[in-house]
Amino acid sequence: MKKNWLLFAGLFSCAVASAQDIKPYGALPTKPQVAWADLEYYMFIHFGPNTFTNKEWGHGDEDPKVFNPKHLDARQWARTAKLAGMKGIVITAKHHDGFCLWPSKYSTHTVRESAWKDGKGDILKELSAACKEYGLKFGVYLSPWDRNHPAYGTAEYNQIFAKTLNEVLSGYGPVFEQWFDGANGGNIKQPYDWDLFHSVVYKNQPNAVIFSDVGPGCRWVGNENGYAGTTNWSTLNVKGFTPGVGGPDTKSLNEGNEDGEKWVPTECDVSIRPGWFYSPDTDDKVKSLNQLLDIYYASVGRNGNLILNVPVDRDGLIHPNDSTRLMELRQVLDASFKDNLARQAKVTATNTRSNNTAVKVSNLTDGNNKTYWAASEGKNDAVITLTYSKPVTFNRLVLQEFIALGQRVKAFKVEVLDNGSLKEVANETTIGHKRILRLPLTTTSQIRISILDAKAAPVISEIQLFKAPGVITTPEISRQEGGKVIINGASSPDVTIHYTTDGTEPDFQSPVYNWNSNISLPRGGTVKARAYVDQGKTAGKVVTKDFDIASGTWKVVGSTNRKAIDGNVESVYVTDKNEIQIDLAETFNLKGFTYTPPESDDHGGTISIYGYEFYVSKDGEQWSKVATGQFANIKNNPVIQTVKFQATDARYIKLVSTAPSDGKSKSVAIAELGILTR
Ligand code: FUL
Ligand code: CA
Repeated sequence: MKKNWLLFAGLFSCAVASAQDIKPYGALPTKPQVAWADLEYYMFIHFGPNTFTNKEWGHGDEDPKVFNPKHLDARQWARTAKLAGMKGIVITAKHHDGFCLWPSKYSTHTVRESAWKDGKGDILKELSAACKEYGLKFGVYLSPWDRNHPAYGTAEYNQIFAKTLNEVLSGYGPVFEQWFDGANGGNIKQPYDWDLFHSVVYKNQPNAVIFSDVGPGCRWVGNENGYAGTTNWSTLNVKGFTPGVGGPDTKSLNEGNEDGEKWVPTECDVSIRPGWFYSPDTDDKVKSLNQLLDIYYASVGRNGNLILNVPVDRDGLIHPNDSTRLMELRQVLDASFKDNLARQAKVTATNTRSNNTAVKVSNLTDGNNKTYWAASEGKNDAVITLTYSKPVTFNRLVLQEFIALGQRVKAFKVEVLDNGSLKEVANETTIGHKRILRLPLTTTSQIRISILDAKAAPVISEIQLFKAPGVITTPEISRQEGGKVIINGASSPDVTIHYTTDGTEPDFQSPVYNWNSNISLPRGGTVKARAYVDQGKTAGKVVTKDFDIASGTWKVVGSTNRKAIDGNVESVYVTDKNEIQIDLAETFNLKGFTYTPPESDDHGGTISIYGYEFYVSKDGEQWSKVATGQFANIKNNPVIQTVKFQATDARYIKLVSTAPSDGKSKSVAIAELGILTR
């Protein structure tokens, strides 16, 4: 009897007090999409012939023998991903060059034709086994665009691609994500049979999430730098769109569509290096810890998953420069989200839904995003308050919606009690699976989160507060052509940059640089700057930058192109006359000049100057040569070059290239030209 009663009560509470009586809102995620959102962070690996040929897009005509990663160890990749805190690995099984990392029956451009393991290897086999061993999810990228396959461009190719997919998706165990690249840079047009491709995926891997520009599982974020919109809906209008050029506009990809037709959440793809494939040229260009932190907060912190590309090198290993950085990032993230201060708070909420035992205020801070609090039906606003008996100090706020019931929150603000009154510290829009706010270090005894508007009664699964350690940055000082000084390096509120312009060492009392700072040095001067974190307790190193006369009033003789004198090293002046003449607008006592080459010699014709002559003139007619020589090692180390000469009065200068750095180019490039008068 008692047993029956319990059973009855169980059924009863199940029927009344479950998610059932919170009406789902809008497009909803599937179960695999909910599980996918919890992964948050995983690895992308670009690997193939491009790794050996220094290309980003191979043509498919490369000799497969170039592929020979002699020390390949997929367990090292998996171990690295695991230690980095990533939840899976997606590999380029087939990139645009058509090369298959497994011995496909449907191609003659594969590992079987390569030199690696005498053609007997199978990378998908090794990686899927390594992922299993390390408890990681395994995913595959397959490019429909194929520059090798002879059938590409014919209807037959769709059948071949479907068979290729089938081969991969049936042969290597569970696949959590199928990545379909939308890129197609070739002349051959191939109308893809997406319905067929999708049916092959779901037949073999019903739980796989399909990535493309328009899903259906998850969507491209609209850029390759890892940044989702601050407003970011997981819903998207998909009708009439196809992957690739037929995809939705960039803003929709980046921010989703409020009330979009389908649940197609964001995935942010970005590489840890400048390119997607490994190149020895980028060994020293691995993104900095702070760049990666910014990416993490702009992806995982903005309702997106982060797929971070770590290209395997020519030995078949993850390079130590990349793995070191991944471990640094892991360490900082672990330290940042270690101690959830929300657990110590007394939590209250307005508009709490009644008669639903699944809804509890205490669920907001239980560290479990499957338990939740909800507002009453029809109430699309609420205030959640965290009160402390002793003040807390925090700088991170994590919010999560219970997305299985739809994405709802449209607008929210955060206030803290500050000397008896409320001070607003954030005013934001969407939340979704996860929103992380980086706030200035704040000490308070009360935090109030007001949901101002929502599509339906908000259902919140987690509120978490943390005190993350500050990560010191190195300021970058530059000057615009008009003389205004810009200091970069405080991308988050954790860091303040302090500076001086009188040559003294900056300390925590020196003025703080921010976007309102008006430092103008048109006639030159010295700027010193230094970053501080933890309210001045930790200081970075001092960076010094000397400026000479600014170029705002100068003119390039015979050209309106100011890229050589616009104060911006990223804009590059390309001349095919082998020289550039500048009118400095007034006469200076010149003591030398500076030449900033383009950052790298590339295919765009931006070749730097190697041999040079430098001339000055009072009137722009009579020239005298004041310097001649070579910018040694400029090709390999393209940094600013400083040349001094016997002081002389002049108003016009002329830099002549006597030899391009590649020994043959007809045109040379100048990122910036400057003068020395001091
Ligand atoms: C792009 C491709 O063209 C790149 O090579 C890279 O694979 C990137 C992830 O997607 O569309
Ligand atoms: Ca919870």
